[in-house]
Parts: sequence; structure tokens; C-alpha cells
Amino acid sequence: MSLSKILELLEHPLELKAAFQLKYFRRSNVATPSSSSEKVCYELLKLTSRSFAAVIMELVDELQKPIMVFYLVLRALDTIEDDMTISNDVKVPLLKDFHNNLKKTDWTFNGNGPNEKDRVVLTKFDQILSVYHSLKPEYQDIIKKITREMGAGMAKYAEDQDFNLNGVKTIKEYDLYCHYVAGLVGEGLTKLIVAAKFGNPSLKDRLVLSESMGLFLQKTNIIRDYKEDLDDGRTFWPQEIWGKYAKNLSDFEKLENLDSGLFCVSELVLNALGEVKNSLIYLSMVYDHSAFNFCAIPQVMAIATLAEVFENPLVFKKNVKIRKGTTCQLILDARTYKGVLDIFSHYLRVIHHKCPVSDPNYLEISLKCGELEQFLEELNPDPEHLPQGVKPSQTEDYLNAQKKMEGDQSLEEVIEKETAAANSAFVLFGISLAAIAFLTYVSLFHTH
Ligand code: D61
Ligand code: MG
Repeated sequence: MSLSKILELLEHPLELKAAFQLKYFRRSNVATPSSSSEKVCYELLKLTSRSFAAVIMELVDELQKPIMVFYLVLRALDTIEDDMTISNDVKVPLLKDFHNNLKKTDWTFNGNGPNEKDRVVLTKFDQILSVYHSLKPEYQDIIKKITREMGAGMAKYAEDQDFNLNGVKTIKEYDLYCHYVAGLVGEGLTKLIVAAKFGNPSLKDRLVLSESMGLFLQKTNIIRDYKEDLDDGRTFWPQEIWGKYAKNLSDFEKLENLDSGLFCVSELVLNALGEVKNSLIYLSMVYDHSAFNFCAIPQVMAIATLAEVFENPLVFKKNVKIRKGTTCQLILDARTYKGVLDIFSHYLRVIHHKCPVSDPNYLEISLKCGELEQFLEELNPDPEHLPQGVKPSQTEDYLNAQKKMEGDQSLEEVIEKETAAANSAFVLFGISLAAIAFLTYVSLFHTH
């Protein structure tokens, strides 16, 4: 950790405590790899994933390996899609046939550009295959079907010259691209979670919910990655939106266009907020605590990221990231469904309050935040807000949410104990630090 990161943490003592609690008080489920290929896979996971490695490592054994393999296979596919040094006549067939490699045991690929960041998942793909073939056939099937669909979708976009030159045109196209690269991941994960009996079986019949889970993450990434993607000569912001605010997408880099750039971000954030309701419903239907965590943590990071990019001029200069300490706090708070609802409520208010009246999306953003605030209240009504004697309306979403929160109760007690233990340890730690600092000071400056 760099000095600036440590100083940043010191400025936010509550986040420092969260980092401390996460590091010393949380048992992660580090499975002991039973083969050398498994070991390689765990290493590849850590090497390639921003944040997904951590949540996958928290999963129970039943799902840990299948989801890790699922991740690595799709990361490999994405590493072909993302590589602009691979010509289309190589890339397109590679994407389309990628699922067939899952029938082999020794396939690897060494054709990525030397600087492609995750190229190692392809050069060591045989190791991934070995673990893939050790999974239950049911899980293998789910992974293969999604890989085939995603490869076909990516190939379709790679072949589209208009897309390659000008990026995404309509909001419909934007949603479809996000479907291929993220919505399908949500679908596959749902099928894995339901097959493992860790979620409500009806999740499988409500794929719009998992679609939103994926789209919310992907859209947030796309908004945040404006600068990086532009520098790489790619754009994913849909023209139907940015075209209202500029002639060229790169105009937003110029300081004189800052206002219109921020208005454009507002509209993109508003669009992404369209996925929130379904995501919250989805999360109420994931029963297993580790699967819930795995699903919930990326979602709370996304809403925090949206609040961070909203009205933030830095979006046009770099990829805006949330603080490390904030991440730790979010991970701790997202352990229960109630915690997740509170996080969403908090960041929706942040967005709502940040929005200036001069923003052309002001009215719609207010409406969307209000609507979601009301939905959060429907899921978890505050008795004080209901007239006396009136029971909350027993909607299906309400009942699912209540059931989820009841299931969280035993967890709530564990969390309370852990928090108390971490608090006292943290205070002791602070006192010791202060004592050391004091003694150092005395011995340095008060020597005779
Ligand atoms: C619950 C929990 C996690 C979920 C989920 C529901 C629903 C969807 C997703 C995760 C997928 C979200 C993708 C958002 C991040 N976007 C990317 O990584 C882009 O690549 C998309 C294609 C490859 C998807 C690989 C993936 C990611 C997360 C997974 C997973 C597979 C499998 C299991 C669990 C999580 C992005 O990549 C950026 C990069 O290469 O740095 C891009 O190229 O656009
Ligand atoms: Mg990609």
C-alpha cells in the first residue's frame, strides 16, 4: 500500500476501522487446491480480476470452483474481444468457436498482443480446461451455453464496421451489447445458483432480473471508463444520449464543454438507475449468505461508483474510483439485505442532492430517485411512515424482502459480535499506536 493510500485512510477513521476489521476479523473460504491446475486457476483469478477475485474466494465450496472457471473462461473470451491487435479475420471465428474449445483438454492461445493485460488466461487455458472438466456436467453445460452465446454476440459486434468506427448508436444497441457481455453472465450465474439450490428457483423464470444485475455493473463501468476507452480508440457511450450534448464524444475532454459533459453523465447515470429496482428484487431471492455476498458486493460498489462519477469533472480526465476504505466499509455493510437497501438509499440521496437544478435531467433524476426511494420503503417499510393500524401492502417483492431479512437475523447477531470485537481491538490498536508515538517523541526530544 502506498503512503498516499495510507494517509487517505487516516483521514477517514471509520473506513480505517473497516479496513482493519476486514483484514483481521473475516474468515475467507480459502479452499485448498486439490490439483496443480486448480492452483493455477486460483492464481489466474487473482492476477486478472479487479474485485471479482475477492468475492469469488468468499463463495462456499459448492459454487467456488464453478464460478471461478466461469469467470476465467469468459475473461479469456473477453481478452480476445478486447485485443485490437488481432485482425478481424482471426478474431471473429475465434469468438464464434470459442465454446468448442471447452470440448478439448489442451487448447491454448498465444496470439494476443504482447501488452494485452490478461493474455495469460489464454496461454494457460489448458489449466482452466482441466478444472472445467472436473466440474459437475450440469455446471459445465451452463458455462458452455453462455460462452457460446457471448462469443456469438461479441463476434456480431466485432464484425460491425459501423460499431467499430463510431461505437454504439442507440440505447437499444447499448442494452444489447451490455446483454452479451454482462447480462448473459447474470443469466449463467443465476442458473448456477439455482442448480446449487442457493436461490429461489423462480429466479430462472425471471431472467430480466439477472439481466439488470449484469447491465447495472456493465453500464457503470462504461460510464466510468470514458477516458480510458477513448484513449484506446473505443467508445461505448450510446450516441442517442451523448449526441444531445456534443458533436463528438471527444468534445467532453475540453474544459469549455465541461457543463454539457456533466449533463451527459447525468443522463447516463439516470439510464443506469433504470436497472436498480430489478437488482434489488434479485438480491432478495438469493438465500445462501456467501452467494448473496458475491452478488451484492459488486452491486453496492456500482451504486457508490455512480454517485462518485455523478457531477464529477474528473470523469473526463481519468477513471474515477471509489476509495479503498469505502470499499471495505461497503463489503462489511453489504452482508445483510437490510444493509444493502441502506447503502442504495444513501447513494441515491447523494445523487439526488448533487444534481443541480440547471441540469436538463434534473426533473427526471428527481423522479427516478423518488421512485426508487419509495420502492426501498415498500421493501422495508418504516412503521413510523405508516398510518396507525395500517399494514404494509403485501406485494410479492415485499414478502420476498421480508423473508430475506428474517433469514438474515442469525447473521445479524454474528455481525454484532464481530463488530464489537473489532471495535475494541481497534481502540487498543489506536491506544498502542499513540503510546508508541508518545514514547518515541519523549525519547527523541527529551534526552539530556
Ligand atoms: C452477480 C455477481 C456478479 C455478476 C453478476 C451478478 C452479473 C453480471 C456480472 C457479474 C458480469 C459483470 C461484468 C461487469 C464487468 N465488465 C467486464 O468485465 C467487461 O467484460 C465483459 C465480458 C467478460 C465478463 C467476464 C465476467 C465478469 C465477472 C464475472 C464473470 C465473468 C463470471 C462470474 C462472476 C463474475 C469489461 O472487461 C473490462 C476488462 O477487461 O478489464 C469489458 O471488456 O467491457
Ligand atoms: Mg470486452
